[in-house]
Amino acid sequence: NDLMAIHPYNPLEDPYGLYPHSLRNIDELCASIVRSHRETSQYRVEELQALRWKLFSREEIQAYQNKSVDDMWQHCAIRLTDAVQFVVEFAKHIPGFRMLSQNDQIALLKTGELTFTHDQKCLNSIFYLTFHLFSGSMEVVLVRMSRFFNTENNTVFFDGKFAGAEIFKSLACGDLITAVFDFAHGMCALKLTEQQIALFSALVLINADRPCLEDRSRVQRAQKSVELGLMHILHRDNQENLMHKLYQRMAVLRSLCSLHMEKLRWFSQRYPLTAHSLFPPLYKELFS
Ligand code: CLR
Repeated sequence: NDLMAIHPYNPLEDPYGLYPHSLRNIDELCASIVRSHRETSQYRVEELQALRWKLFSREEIQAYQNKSVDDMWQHCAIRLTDAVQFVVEFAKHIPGFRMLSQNDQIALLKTGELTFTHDQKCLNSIFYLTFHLFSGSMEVVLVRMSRFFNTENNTVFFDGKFAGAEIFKSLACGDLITAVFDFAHGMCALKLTEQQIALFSALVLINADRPCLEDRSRVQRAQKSVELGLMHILHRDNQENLMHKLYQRMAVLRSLCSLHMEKLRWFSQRYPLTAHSLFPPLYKELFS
């Protein structure tokens, strides 16, 4: 167990009073969350660092800005769906998550109930599925976004190059984009390690306050263990003060997601799409 090897546990400073057996479990839990994060994070941080010089040209930016609103929404939705799939894969390999019922797994991956009429569900199922069903995992995508973000020039890795907020102009939701970029900026300021990001992502996902849970107490137990894991890692890194800041970030995430939902409702009323044939298979693929 590499975590144990690098940072031997000292029972004399047992911060949680869990010694002897539970701490082994926490170490194992952390190790598998970190492994799962590493395997599903698409790019390593060093790879992203090396790509930072790749920026969109003026012409390329203009081409994105000249896209129609629904073209650009669809384009982003496809990118986001892709990212969400990796988050679902990440979730599936978290020990506490795997043990939950399928209903609760889905309930954790989505957030809040966005009310759609039947017709909207059919017309907008690309959005219905990407956002309604998977928006709990959207929070994790936003956490992950900080790895793909360059604070020096406020750009994010999107479509193979680094892009500033102006590239999303045709989405016509500048306030949401600004809020998303601010969030990424704030996350970067915490300078989290990959292990801390992994544990924080798991904590964002396994949240016993989500609506529609069948076995809330089981989710609570899973949440507690991930929380202990995160505290353990922060303690080991001598950064306990981060815990408080991370809880603040979680609150910001919640508000971002409701802003996102609002935009989506607005968008689905204005630009009904007919791309519904595309996404039901994705749903089956993710959860069968
Ligand atoms: C996040 C981390 C993932 C890879 C990834 C894929 C798509 C990116 C996303 C990251 C960050 C946010 C992103 C998104 C595509 C569009 C979206 C750049 C890097 C922007 C913010 C536009 C969102 C618009 C809707 C919310 C309306 O592993």
